[in-house]
Parts: sequence; C-alpha cells; structure tokens
Amino acid sequence: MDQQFLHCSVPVSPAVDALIPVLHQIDLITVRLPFVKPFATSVHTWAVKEALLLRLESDGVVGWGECVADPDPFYASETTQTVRHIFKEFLLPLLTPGQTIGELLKRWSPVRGHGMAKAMVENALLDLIARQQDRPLHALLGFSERRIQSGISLGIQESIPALLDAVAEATSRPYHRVKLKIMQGKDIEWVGAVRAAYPKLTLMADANGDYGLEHATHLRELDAFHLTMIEQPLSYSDIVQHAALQRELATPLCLDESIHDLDDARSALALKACGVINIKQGRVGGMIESLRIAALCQQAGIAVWSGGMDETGIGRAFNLQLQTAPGFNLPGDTSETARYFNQDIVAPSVVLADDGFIDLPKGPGIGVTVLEDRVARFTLARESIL
Ligand code: OSB
Ligand code: MG
Repeated sequence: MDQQFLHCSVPVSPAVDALIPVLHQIDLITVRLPFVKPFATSVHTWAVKEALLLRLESDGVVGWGECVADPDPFYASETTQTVRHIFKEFLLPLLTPGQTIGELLKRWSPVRGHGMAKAMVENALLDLIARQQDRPLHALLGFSERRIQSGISLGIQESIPALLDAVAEATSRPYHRVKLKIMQGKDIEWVGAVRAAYPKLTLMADANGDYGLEHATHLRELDAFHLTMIEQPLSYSDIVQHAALQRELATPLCLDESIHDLDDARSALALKACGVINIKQGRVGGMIESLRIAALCQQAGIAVWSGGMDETGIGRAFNLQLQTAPGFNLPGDTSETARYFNQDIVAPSVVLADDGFIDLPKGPGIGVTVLEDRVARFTLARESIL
C-alpha cells in the first residue's frame, strides 16, 4: 500500500469562508423532464429525468441546487425520497444564517453518508451566495474562467449496428471523447466494432459494476482497443478488488460509484485501485468535497474528470463550474443539452464550439438563468418548507 496518501492534507477552497445568508423561502420541487432518448446502463434504463430541485430565496435573490439522486436506488443507494427525508429532518435543522459554508459542512459530519442530499443543499447555497455577490461561482470557489472539455456517454444499445449509429451521431459533433456503456454480453465485440470503425477516436467504456474479479481474463481483451480507461468494472461498493483487477489490466481503471468522499479517494489511491477518478460533485457531497478530491488526486499525479448524472441544466451548470478547478484535465461527461432534452429548464443551453470546447455561461452564480415557467411546466410536486 502507498502510505503517502494516508497522511497528506488537502487545501480547501476560499468558498468555505462564505457566509450563509438569512433564507426567506425554501422550496423542494420535483421535476420530470422527458429525455430525447431513453438512457440505459448495465443496471437500469431511464426514460425520463426525474429530479429534486432546491430553490432558496434571500432578499429577492434566488439560488438553485439539483439533487442527482434518482427516484430509484439503481445507480446509488440514495433516492429522491431519502434525500427529502434527510434534508428536512437532519440537514436543514443544522443550517443557521451567519454560519460559514465550512462550519455547516462540519456540523453535518454526524450525518453519515447522504452525499447527494448534502450536495443539493451546498450547491443551492453556493449559487445563492455567488449571485448575491454578483460573481460567477468559479470565482467564489477561487478559480478563473476557462473553457471546458466535452464528452458524451452513450447508453447500452440494442445491437452493434445501433451502437455504430449512435457513435456516428455523437461524432458528428466535435466531442473530445466518447464513452460507451458496456455490460456482460455487450462488451468485447461491441467495443471492438467501434474501435475498428474509428481507429483514432478517444474512447472509453463504463460497466457500472457489471463484472466480478472472475471476469479479469475476459476484461483483459479490452486492452487491445487502447481505451483511455475502463470505468467501474466491478461492484459499486468495492475498492480492493479493483486494485487486484488493475494489476491484471494495462488499461487504467476509473472509479465512479465506489467513491463517495475524500476518504474513499484516499483508499483508492493508497491501494492503487485506479488510474483515474470520475468526480461527480452531486455524488461526493458537493463542490467543496470535489475540490478536496481533485487536490488529493493532483498530489498523487492522477487525472480526474467531472462525470454527470444526466442532469437538467442546473446540475450541468455546477459540473461546468467545477471543471475550472486545477486537475480536471480529462474530458468528462458534459454533453450538449440537445442530446438529453428538447426543452431544458435553464438558458442558455450547453453547446459545443467548433473545437469541441464549452464556454462557461456568463451570468452570476452557476451562470445560467433558471426559467421558472419551464420549471413550473415540468413540476410534479412542490413543497414550501419556509
Ligand atoms: O455511470 O456515469 C455513469 C448516467 C446516469 C447514471 C450513471 C452514469 C451516467 C452517465 C451519463 O454515464 C453521464 C451524463 O451524460 O450526464
Ligand atoms: Mg459511471
């Protein structure tokens, strides 16, 4: 084991010193947006995006957070209902105006896990504070503006020809890399067919935990396709077996589901379980914890990227702001709005420039305007808590 990661400390963002304002209105809003196409992983197929939004208002300024939990526990154990419960019963009661963000995160530490619920609240507070200060969130976090790399994640397809069609459509846009979802029975041949048709494409695969260590020899066949990485081949809760698998494969592994927080990242690095970490800020407890993980990985000399959870434009805007931080040097899963939704709830939409980069939206906070009439159109339920 590499002991250096057990002791190294990580710098914190200046945003931990930001003061939480008095909140005059708190709303939990459940929205459901139709996807342009269903999205399938090895575990489940989602036909719609159902998300819990948190709307915070202070003196007429509104901040938004989007929770990445699904209504089901098929990606992670948290669901929109557990988030609602943890938010109302345990997170909100510990939130006091005048506290700093850093103090709030410390007060939340007795609440074990529930990173998705914590991220939703932290996100909405950071957006609110940045908007009050009339500056972009990346500036509040301590980073300058930069253009963001793009990537697209293609769900499991019905057949190899359908997969080749999906890759053709994706590569008609200047994405910096393409990720293919794989599962048992839809892997070696499928990735091989894409590689044969696109010898130079920057390509990776994501199994969402569909394999076991007994598949090591089978997975080693993927080495032939010079993928940039293989994401989460083994169980959503494993780190040690990934370390064993990594010793068997030339292709770097990337952990997604297994990394819930900085401690998990430290374990993964110390055990050499992966060469890359997919940081989803909505999964690891928010922007501040993401920055800690990114800083740790930078010290370790390993690259990170920002994943996605098919978020609406609110969550996607947070993911864009996060990628201004140092260490996010690989293209992530930030794609154009149009591949997810015909109508989103924010403006402007994410579009790729001709060179595949995404320009940060210019406004204060997360940079986008939340279209409240669109939110209303897609609302299933709205609960005012204050
Ligand atoms: O494993 O990264 C994943 C979407 C939903 C759940 C899990 C994952 C994904 C994606 C899509 O890969 C990422 C995106 O386009 O936002
Ligand atoms: Mg993944």
